[in-house]
Amino acid sequence: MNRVWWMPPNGALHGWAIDRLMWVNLTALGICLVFAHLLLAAALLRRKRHQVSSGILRWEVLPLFGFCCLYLWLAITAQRLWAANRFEGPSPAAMQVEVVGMQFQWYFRYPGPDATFGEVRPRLVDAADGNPLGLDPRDPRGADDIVTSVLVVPAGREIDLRLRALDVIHGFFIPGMRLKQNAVPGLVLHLHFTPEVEGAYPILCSQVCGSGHARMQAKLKVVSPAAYKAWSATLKHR
Ligand SMILES: [Cu+2]
Repeated sequence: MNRVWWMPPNGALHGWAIDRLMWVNLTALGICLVFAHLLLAAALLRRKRHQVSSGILRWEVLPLFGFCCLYLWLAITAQRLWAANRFEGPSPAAMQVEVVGMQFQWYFRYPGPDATFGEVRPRLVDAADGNPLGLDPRDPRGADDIVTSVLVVPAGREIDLRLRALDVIHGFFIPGMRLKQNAVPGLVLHLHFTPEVEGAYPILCSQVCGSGHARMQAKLKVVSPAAYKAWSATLKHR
């Protein structure tokens, strides 16, 4: 597929189905567009010759019925994909990572060896002091939490993201993973995906969230499980 006008290369397990659906949608609707214009031209030409219109069933009811079937089919296939991505939860073995958006930065928190996130308190948020998420030092579960500005994940493992926002609505968007979800202050929203293809993918903010919106970018690195293990061993717990 030509990358100049198509989406960036997909790296997620569910992305192939989304790309295929997108392609089928564009093709089907493109054919409809051409067909509608041909029909319009034919109707105009015919009208000049025969003043009396005829064939309502053939020219109106049948095409409309065809369009209804097409749209219904597109809606059902899209709904199935959406449900698999949003209504069905991640597997219990999925790796947990918290994503926090704030003006104008994404932070990622790993729960550490205890697999449990520590408590956070808004009044403890102090990026200058090295505590951008407001981790409570009195909570022992947070002692092994790791906060990073790069999202590093192992390829082939399902990732369960919990999205939060500290100030305004941000849009967590990874085009290469076919993922987009708003991060809303006061809500914890989950998003799960399985990265398949190793590489670096830009993470963007898709909601205009202030003057620094355009530079609110981060990076997702999909690495081999061994490289992920090595990377996480180098991190300091906060
Ligand atoms: Cu933002």
